[in-house]
Amino acid sequence: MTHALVVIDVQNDFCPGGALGVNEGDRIVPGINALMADFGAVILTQDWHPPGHSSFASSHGAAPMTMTEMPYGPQVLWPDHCVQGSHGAAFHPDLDTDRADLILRKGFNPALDSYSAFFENDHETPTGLEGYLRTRGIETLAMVGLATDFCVNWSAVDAATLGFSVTVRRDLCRAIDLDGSLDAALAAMTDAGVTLA
Ligand code: VGL
Ligand code: ZN
Repeated sequence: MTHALVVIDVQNDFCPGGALGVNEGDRIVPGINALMADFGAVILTQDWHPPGHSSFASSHGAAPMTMTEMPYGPQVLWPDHCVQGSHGAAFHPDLDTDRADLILRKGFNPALDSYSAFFENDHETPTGLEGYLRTRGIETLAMVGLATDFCVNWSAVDAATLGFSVTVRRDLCRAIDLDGSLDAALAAMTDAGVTLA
């Protein structure tokens, strides 16, 4: 039975100095590279937004880190980040991308954000990852990456809800922690049946 390591959004913009830099986001890279050896499949996700994406505060004339209402529900407005083809959207230079079987890009739909590796933020539009994993016979996932309270959280909750067995390695994640979002994320993952290790 193949176990997959899913590495969420270890990209320059989520590392210190990046547009949406997560504190210590770069510190998890060596541990993630080492962990890849323990898995039969390695999947990387890459946040990949077109310029002017609807999740960008600049597209709404709003301040970053404020909230807006989208047709699909509340949405945090972020600084411009992970613009397709930009340096910020590239993986951290030390991440071992050669080991990846699949690089899954998400957030490319201009009108819809996609925190989760499985569904866009409307919770309906699939990314295709579920089918990829099922057709490979993969049922057990470990997740690491950035950020614990957004893309890792939403990916882990969706995976558990879809019936995958999911462990999040907290030591190999880092959080944005916006207004208590980390505590809320840990509770949501626990409620969904995700193992926090
Ligand atoms: C993420 C905010 C916006 C993440 C992506 O990877 O956690 N957060 N886009
Ligand atoms: Zn994003």
